[in-house]
Parts: sequence; structure tokens; C-alpha cells
Amino acid sequence: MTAPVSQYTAEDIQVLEGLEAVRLRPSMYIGDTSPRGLHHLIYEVVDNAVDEVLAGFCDQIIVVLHSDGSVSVEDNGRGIPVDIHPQTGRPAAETVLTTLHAGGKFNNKAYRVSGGLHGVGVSVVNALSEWLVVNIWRDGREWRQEFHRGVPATELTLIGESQKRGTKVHFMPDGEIFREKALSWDVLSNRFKELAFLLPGLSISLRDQKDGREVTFCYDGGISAFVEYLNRDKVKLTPQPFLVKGEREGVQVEVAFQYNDSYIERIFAFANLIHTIEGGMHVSGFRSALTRAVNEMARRQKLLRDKEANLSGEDLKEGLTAVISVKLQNPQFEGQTKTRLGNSEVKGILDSIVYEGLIAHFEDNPQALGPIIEKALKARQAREAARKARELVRRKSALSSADLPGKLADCSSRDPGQSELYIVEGDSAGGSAKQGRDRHFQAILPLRGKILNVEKARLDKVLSNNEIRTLIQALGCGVGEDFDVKKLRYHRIVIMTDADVDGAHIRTLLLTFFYRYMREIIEGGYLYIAQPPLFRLQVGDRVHYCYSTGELKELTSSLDGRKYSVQRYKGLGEMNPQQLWETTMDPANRILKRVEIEDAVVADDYFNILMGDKVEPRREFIETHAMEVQNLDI
Ligand code: 28F
Repeated sequence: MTAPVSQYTAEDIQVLEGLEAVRLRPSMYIGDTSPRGLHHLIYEVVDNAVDEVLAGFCDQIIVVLHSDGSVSVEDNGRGIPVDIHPQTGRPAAETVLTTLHAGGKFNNKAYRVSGGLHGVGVSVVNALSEWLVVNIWRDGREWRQEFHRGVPATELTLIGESQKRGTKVHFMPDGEIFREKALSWDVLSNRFKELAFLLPGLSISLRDQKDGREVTFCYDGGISAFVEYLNRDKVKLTPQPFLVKGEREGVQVEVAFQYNDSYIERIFAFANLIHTIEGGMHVSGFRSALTRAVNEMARRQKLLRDKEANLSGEDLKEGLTAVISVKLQNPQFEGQTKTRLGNSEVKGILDSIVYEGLIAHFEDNPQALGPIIEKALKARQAREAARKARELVRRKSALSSADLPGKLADCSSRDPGQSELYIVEGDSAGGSAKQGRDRHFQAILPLRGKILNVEKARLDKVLSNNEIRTLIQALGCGVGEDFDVKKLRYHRIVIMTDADVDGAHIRTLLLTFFYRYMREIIEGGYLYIAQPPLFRLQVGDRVHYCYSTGELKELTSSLDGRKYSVQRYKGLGEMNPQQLWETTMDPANRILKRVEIEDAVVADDYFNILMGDKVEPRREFIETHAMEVQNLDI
């Protein structure tokens, strides 16, 4: 017999203390309790299913966002074992769900999907859930157990017979801990798409029961297919991506890359399936190998003249699309967002595997080298021109904070920690914002419509764009190689745009600009998106603002038949200065959404579609995006 929950054993007390610790300091386990932490709960459960994929027993994962705000994840793996765990005297499944780090402690897999904020174990998800239900299908039977805030509420119970195999975890994030329960479809589907590329053959689906949206990702082509996907609307310089795989000192390496005719570089690097946005040793090793191999072969093929200098790593960035995936025993994650791979031995391993692969590749395909050299030589010329242009600009001090742009209505505070910059779409909304603001700490910068096309232009062109120069001047921290986040004049930068397609477009452009040229502003948590209300509701002489349709429904149904009028805001321009202040700028009432790096990665991808040469993906994007905006509004 297993001990009933009410009779505490030493093991039980340990479990309860563990759960208590998680609930007292959730941030220690999942980073924070913002929507970002909420996403981590889902990743944690999915990671367990992914371990079953890596073990070779699972090829399907289904994630459902339920209408009540709960989330379920189901896999078709072996099912968590249900027999009594020798150390705890409880079923293994219960142990996994209630013991901190049970995964690491009880299984000795070579590596699991862990690192950064992941890998804390599903018991953390359980502790931070109002309720959690697990269903297990194993050995011809179905089992089920319920938990409340991490504590078992039922025994692991036999439900009946079933030929199914797998595990389903269904949980309701605890409202006491997660105040804001917004999940981002884009961020989640982007992550699952990545996983599907990194784990060829895995089918992973995402469903949103609120709006019926559903998507399934499954790719057999692995990271080569990933590169093809990233380059899907580009003009390619080689017909196929180049792929190299290898293993050394227990580190598994896979790299695929292909050049296109654009001016930007996109490297997606992963360590143990975690997206290392800040790069690291694997990326350094790849760059070094690429530079060495290309120069070596260019000399051999006489594509570089004897007196010409070697191409630099910088020259080889333009138009490069690459995916790097490494798997290793003890990944060290460093950096602001814990997404830089720090293991120094990985650099040399990548360098040698990629170098050897590339030399062999260029020996077999000599024609593949020419277009790359040609592109890199042009990039070198352009960079020299840009450097001269920048020096000229610097001498004229056009980019120094000494002379601030005329369009900027600055605040009186000089303390960046106290100061906010509102970037406002359009002159009329800019006018209202200037009148409505608190001038002590709020600065306003109106920007007009089409800002720039950072995809089709090199940095020197980007800098010649007036709107962008104005923005850089206002921020005061330079750009590109001169960027210095310590000089940032505002520690809150708020993008304020209309809740329509144009607004979404401009937001995407701005996010992409910050992501590409001022990433530390996002990583430092300085960038926000304002959330203007969607409705103004008047009952007698009382006015209410609603920021979502749900809120509006709740409010109108609580009015018990009293008369009211609703105004739907289509743009910021429809609000007078007083209303704009009250609803969107007053720190006491406003809603600001902090931009996470994942949001910017998604924006960058959208941006590439918006600015790509091919019409079809762009049309598709605008159509689905327009639908999202409608969904937001209705
Ligand atoms: C929806 C999330 O969590 N899937 C999982 C398994 C399978 C095994 C396992 C999990 C055993 C004792 C630790 C089965 N058979 N999806 C999931 N599928 N955990 S979690 O084992 C856990 C260990 O303690 C499993 C044989 N070996 C492992």
C-alpha cells in the first residue's frame, strides 16, 4: 500500500517544502511571472515530450490553448512509468510531477533539453498551476491523477483499458502568480516551428480553442529545410544550402547555410535545441571556419588577386543565412538573456568540422565559390564607403545628442531612469500626445508612415533616412559600431501606434530596426508597446475604457440592462489629449507591454516577408495579419 497523502512521511514533507519554495519565489525557477514566464511553463512541459522524441519513442506532440486559459500538451511516447518509485514509495509519475529536478535526479540520459530557464522540471509547472491533470496511456491501460497547486488531489487512478500510448499534461496557470495570462500565438508557433525543423519527422501542432486557429509543423529535411524556409522569398546565390554534420569530443554539430542577394545576415543558432539568440562559441567557430575556408579556396582558385587583402568575417556576413545546431553534455548559457553558449571548447570543434567540410565542398563544387566572393567583395567596398560616410556625419556631429531633432518634444528630466520616450505614429496623434503628456518625464517623437527598408538598404542608406536619423538622435546612443547603450537618454521607450494593419506594419518595422541595430535596448528591457483602449463606454456621465473585447463584454453584461453607449476607437487620432493621457500614457492607468527578444525575432521574420521580393508570401502575410487585427477588434 502507498501512504495516503494526509499521513506525512519525510518524503512528503520534502515535497511540500519544495513546492512551497517554488511558489514563494517563482522567478528563481522560471525567470519571471510575466507572460514570458507563462510561455516557459509551456516549454517546460513540451521539453519533457521532446525528451521522448530524442529517446526515439515519440513523433507527435499536440499543444492546445483552451478557452478557459488552461493549456494541454500531449505526446505519443511511452507514457510516464506508473510503477512505485523505489526512493519515494510513490508512483513514478507522481514523483516526476511533485519532486524538484526529478528529471535530472532520476534519469541519466546523455543530455536533456535543458539550459537557461528550461530544464527546471515539470514539478515547477505543477506547483505554479491552480490545477494540473495528467493522463498516461501505457501497457494497455489509461491512468489519471489530479493536483492542486502541486499537491496530489487524487491518487494515480486506473481509468480503464486503452491501446493508446503517451502522456497528456493539462494545466491551469495559477492566477495568483500569473496576473497577466496573455499567450502569444506568434511566439509559440515560432518556437514549435523551430523544434519541427530541428527534430525532422516530428509533427507538432498548436491549436487555439478561442479562435479555432490551428497549425501543424512537420519537416523531414532538418536544418537544410530550415535554411530553405528562411530563404524562401529570396534570390539565392547557390541552388542548394550547404550542409555539414560531424561529431567530436561528444559534441554533435550540424550546420547549414546559403547566401542570398540581400544585405543582411541571419544566423539561427541552437544549443541542445535552445535558440541561442545572443550567439556564442558555436557561432564564433562557424564564422572563423567560413572565413578561413573561403579565403583559402579563393586563393587556390585565383578569385582573389595576390595583392588583395583577405576577406574579413564582416565582409562575409552580407546575404548569409545559416542554421547551426549543436548538442553537448553540459551547456553553459551566459549573457543578458542567458542565450549565449559559453563553452569555449565548442569554438574549436565547430571551426575544424566546418572548415574541413567546406574545403571538401568547394573542391567538389568549384562553381559555388564565385558568387560568394563576388558578393563579399561588394560588401567590403560598401563598408568602406559607409565608414567614410559615418565619419563625415560624425564630424558634422549630426548624430550626437548635442543637437536634438526639432520634431522631438523632450522632457525636462535629464535622468534616463526617470525619462520616457513615446514614439508616436503620425503627426496628429503626435500633437495630442504632446499636449496630453506629463512633460517632466515624457518626451514625444512623432514619426511618419513609411520609415525605412532595412532589408534592402545597407546601414549607410538606413542612416540617410530622415525618420531614422531623428530617432537615433533622440535616443542619443549612436548606432551600429558606435552604439553605446550607456548613452541611452530614456530607459522607457514606448512605441505607440494604431490598432490596425498600418499600425502593426510600423510596429514591425520599428521592432526590426531595434532588433538589428540596437538589440541591447530590447535585451535591457527598455522597449515597450503601448496598449491604447479599443472601446470607450459611457453609462450616464461615467466613462469606462476597455482594452479588449472580453473586457467590454464583461462590463456590458454587468450593467443589468442600464443604457450605455459604446465608441470604438479606430486610431489614436480619435482621442483628445486628455483621453490619450488618461488611457494610454498615465502610469496609473496605462497598459504597457514589454518587448521580449522573442517578439523581435518573430517581427524580424515577418519583416523579411513584408520586404521580400516575392509577392505571394507578402500577400499571404498581410491577409493573415489583417485577420488577426480584426480578431483583436471585434
Ligand atoms: C505532455 C508532456 O512529459 N512525456 C513523458 C515520458 C516517458 C518516460 C519518462 C516521461 C522514469 C522514472 C523519471 C517511459 N518509459 N509529456 C511528457 N514521457 N518520463 S515524460 O520517464 C521518466 C523517468 O523517473 C519513460 C521508460 N522510460 C521513460
